[in-house]
Amino acid sequence: PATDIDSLRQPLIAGSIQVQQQTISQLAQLGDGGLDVLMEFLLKRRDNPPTWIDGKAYQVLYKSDAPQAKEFLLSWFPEGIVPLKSECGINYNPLQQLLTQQDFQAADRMTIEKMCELSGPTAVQRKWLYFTEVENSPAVDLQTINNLWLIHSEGKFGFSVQREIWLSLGKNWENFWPKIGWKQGNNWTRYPHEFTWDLSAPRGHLPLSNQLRGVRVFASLLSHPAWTQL
Ligand code: UYC
Repeated sequence: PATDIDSLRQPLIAGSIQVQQQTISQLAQLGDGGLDVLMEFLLKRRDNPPTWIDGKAYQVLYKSDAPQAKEFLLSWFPEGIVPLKSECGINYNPLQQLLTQQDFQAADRMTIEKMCELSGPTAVQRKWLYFTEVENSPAVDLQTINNLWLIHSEGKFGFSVQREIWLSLGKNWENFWPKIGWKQGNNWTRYPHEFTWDLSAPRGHLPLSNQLRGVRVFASLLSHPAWTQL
């Protein structure tokens, strides 16, 4: 009923993050009226940088079959909720789509591909990176990839999350691996099946970075100026 829907406007706009999240889930169940409130919400917040709450609202509209939601997204958010800035003309739209659909495993694969694209054709062919290539990657692109992960994961995944945890542990790798679920005791988590490909994973679990050739590349990524220029 309409009264239910109206009473959800206030908590959606002014509630704590947890209340906002619950309200979005409730509105998602309330048919066209609920979708209208979510569209109004996203429009009002359009001039501010998106948060993961915007990501949630966007995901609900994206999943919905309602024609007015589809039309709304096409006209106001044709490229998704996260601005897809790139210094080298890379198209991050396919990555945004996978993350919007919460297909974290495919998104993880594509993230590795995009990171290689950033470094040029030799890296694309090699399919992995040298630490010097990571150091030379443009901050804007790294920030875009990171924002995509953050905004579509309730703030749980992304390089900046990994960096924050790594710094909080004094850059101690042996403490870091178990904290993000990449190692248990003496055992590395096996790729791909032992990783957790949904939001029940520990903070910082994704995106993955293969450690087969050592920590140098990951260390460069987590030390990149992109994370202090935000
Ligand atoms: N893999 O174990 N990984 C691969 C991880 C290690 C290995 C890909 C992460 C340890 C081999 C991704 C962890 C290790 C391949 C990741 C992990 C190891 C492979 C696909 C926990 C053995 C086959 C992308 C730290 C003890 C490919 C890619 C190859 C693949 C991720 C083995 C994303 C986070 C030390 C043999 N692993 N990787 O890079 O290169 O190929 O031979 O980190």
